[in-house]
Amino acid sequence: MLSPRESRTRESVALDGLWSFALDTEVPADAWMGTLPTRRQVPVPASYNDIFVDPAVREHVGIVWYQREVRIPSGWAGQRIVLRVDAATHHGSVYVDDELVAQHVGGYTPFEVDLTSRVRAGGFARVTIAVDNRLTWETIPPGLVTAGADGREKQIYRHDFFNYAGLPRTVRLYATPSDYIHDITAVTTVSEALAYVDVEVHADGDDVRLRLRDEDGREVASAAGASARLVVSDPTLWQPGNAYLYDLEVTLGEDGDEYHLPVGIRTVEVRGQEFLINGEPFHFTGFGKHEDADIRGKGHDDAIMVRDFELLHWIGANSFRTSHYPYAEEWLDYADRHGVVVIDETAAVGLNINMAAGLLGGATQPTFSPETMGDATRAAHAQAIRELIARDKNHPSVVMWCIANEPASAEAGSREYFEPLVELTRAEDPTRPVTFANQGAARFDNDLIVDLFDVVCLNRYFGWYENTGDLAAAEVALETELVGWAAHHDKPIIMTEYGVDTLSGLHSVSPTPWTEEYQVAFLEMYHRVFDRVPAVVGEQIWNFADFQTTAGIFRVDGNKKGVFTRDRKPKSVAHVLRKRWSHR
Ligand code: GCB
Repeated sequence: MLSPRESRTRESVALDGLWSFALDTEVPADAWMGTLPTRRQVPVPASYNDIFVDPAVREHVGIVWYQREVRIPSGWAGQRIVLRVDAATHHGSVYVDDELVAQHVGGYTPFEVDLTSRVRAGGFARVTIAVDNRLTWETIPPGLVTAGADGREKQIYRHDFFNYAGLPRTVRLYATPSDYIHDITAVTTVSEALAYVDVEVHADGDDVRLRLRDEDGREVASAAGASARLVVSDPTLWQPGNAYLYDLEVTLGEDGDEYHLPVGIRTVEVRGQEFLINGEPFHFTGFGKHEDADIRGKGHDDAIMVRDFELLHWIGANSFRTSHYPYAEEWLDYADRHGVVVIDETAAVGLNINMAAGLLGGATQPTFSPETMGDATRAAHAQAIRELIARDKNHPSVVMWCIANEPASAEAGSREYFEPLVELTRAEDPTRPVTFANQGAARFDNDLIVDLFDVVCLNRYFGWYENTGDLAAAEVALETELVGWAAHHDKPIIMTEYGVDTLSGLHSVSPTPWTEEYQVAFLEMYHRVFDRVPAVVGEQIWNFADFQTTAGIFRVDGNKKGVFTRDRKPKSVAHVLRKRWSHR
């Protein structure tokens, strides 16, 4: 799915700004049929939850309505006109005037609808979007809606971040010629002094022309046809920390549709216990992150994004994981341009019922069964994988797909659940390694799925959830486990989560849990162990910054495992990490 970039033949208009807003309980069920009877206005992009002071909005379970009048540019007569929603979390229904025109499930990937026959250039249209935040066993991520004792619906979920909802990313209109370029896939390989860019174009008509230009605008290769190979001699590679992007111009005929795709020439390969980028062993440093900030929730904000990249650079991080869902595409565009390496994750988080059995009154249930995570969950999961790869396949920054976070991979049924999903991922993209983030209860001797994947990604909390406060015992446990994984699997290991809740400003002479000193001692201990186990090729700390979660007795205004506070102030450990990572 092409990102809507502007070109000689393509224009786009952002519909960001204030939209009318109402809860489903406040308006008629067919609220799209006229002007939304509300005085509330909500910003787009933003999660709606933390905007209003009314707790009924923050905790709402169900549908909310967004509406605005849209003017169609008069110059778009004769063009194909498309409405694109970058994310409706988790289920979006789009109405134009009185008609339902699109529906989409999956809160972190975009969807589009062709409005050419429904709107008139120069005219107005009433656009209404109903967004439903409910999660069930049939959605990714999964969840459960129950009725509380007071009769209100209550949303239960097993992931540790607040269920922010609404329209957190851009909504826009764009126009293309009526014969247009539907999709492009560019795959790069390198052989000594030559690089190959294999391009597949899906378009109306077969008069497809390709031109590749370097960063100085010089043409370095050209070809014709919907399926073609461009050969680049003496290529400048896209390198971690040193990005280089070619411009692939695709046109239909002499003056038909034109699209420009940034192309980074680089290779990715897993060999034995090494992860290679451009044939060189790569060591991941960085974080699991979240899209999370005060007031905006998961609303995309360029200011916060650029600040986060600045902090990643300052601290010496070369990578991050899009835990636990695909991020706004702006993140990947920026990572492409600045040489930051990304592990790109689906929203399949919380496929692990028993880890959080307490939430269901302590009862245990099988995670994988027709009544829980069954065929419908897997179908939604497969769709989430397809949509992630369709959107992100051309980003050089993305070096690996992570198809789930902490599933119950030691439980019966996990292999049957995951085997077809791994096959699907490889079929959708044969060029990138595939992984999942493994949870501590599934160890090297009882995990049932890890051999299906290319890289062992481990989330471990020795010294926090286990051996709390006892870093000497935690060090032994951590090393035993890592050495065990390395002995059982000839695969590289990335520690994709390790960290401790740390209250910024809390200090003690000796390192005790929750203090800044403990966070320093904990991470130093992990790093000592990593340096003793050669199979460890990556260290991504949990988490980049403190973030909001659902209320609970384990969380005080959210999860505090950030190396930065929620407003991006460094905790003491940030300076320690900066020393380690800046000298690698
Ligand atoms: C995990 C999860 C992550 C949590 C983290 C924690 O293993 O993957 O989503 O936030 O632990 O802090 O407990």
